[in-house]
Amino acid sequence: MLQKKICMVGAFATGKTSLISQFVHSIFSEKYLTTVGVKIDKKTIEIRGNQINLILWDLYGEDEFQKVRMSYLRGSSGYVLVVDGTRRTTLDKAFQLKIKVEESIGKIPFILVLNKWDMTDEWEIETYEIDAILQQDWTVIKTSAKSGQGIEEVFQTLASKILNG
Ligand SMILES: Nc1nc2c(ncn2[C@@H]2O[C@H](COP(=O)(O)OP(=O)(O)OP(=O)(O)O)[C@@H](O)[C@H]2O)c(=O)[nH]1
Ligand SMILES: [Mg+2]
Repeated sequence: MLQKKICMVGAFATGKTSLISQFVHSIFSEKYLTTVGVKIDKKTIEIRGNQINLILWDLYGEDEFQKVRMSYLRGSSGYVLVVDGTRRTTLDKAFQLKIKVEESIGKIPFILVLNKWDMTDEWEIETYEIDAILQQDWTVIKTSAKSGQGIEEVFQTLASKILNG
């Protein structure tokens, strides 16, 4: 079966682990347990009748993001750039991380995810900022690891981009 490696990239506590846990196991926890190193999960999805096995690499938040961590990215077919919509700084961090990823493994398909969409009353990212990002032809998807909203779409869209790439 076709296998594709996908990395979760983003500032700490943006919801990388929670998105995978909801996507793969349909589980959400309010408790924050930071990821130590890297955790790998798998899920098979179907795209236009083709089975594709996604190997999901969940990396620890970026703070000590150094050469060692960049090496985790090797062999990736795509990545999910995760932003916490309730913390504006995580968007800036995502822009920086994208540059680092591209320096390390080149331009590959990615999706920008605005996570925690269930917490709209604490939302810190303005519509004009999202519009500016969309102008660059990026794919932006709003998600909630709590409700599950948008998550299926993220991986389906990314896998499609990878297969078409
Ligand atoms: N309400 C809400 N909380 C979320 C959502 N996604 C994640 N959280 C919470 O945010 C916190 C951090 O989530 P994690 O999934 O551990 O974040 P992470 O990006 O894996 O963090 P690191 O591994 O430290 O980089 C946890 O308390 C989660 O319960 C969401 O969509 N909605
Ligand atoms: Mg984590």
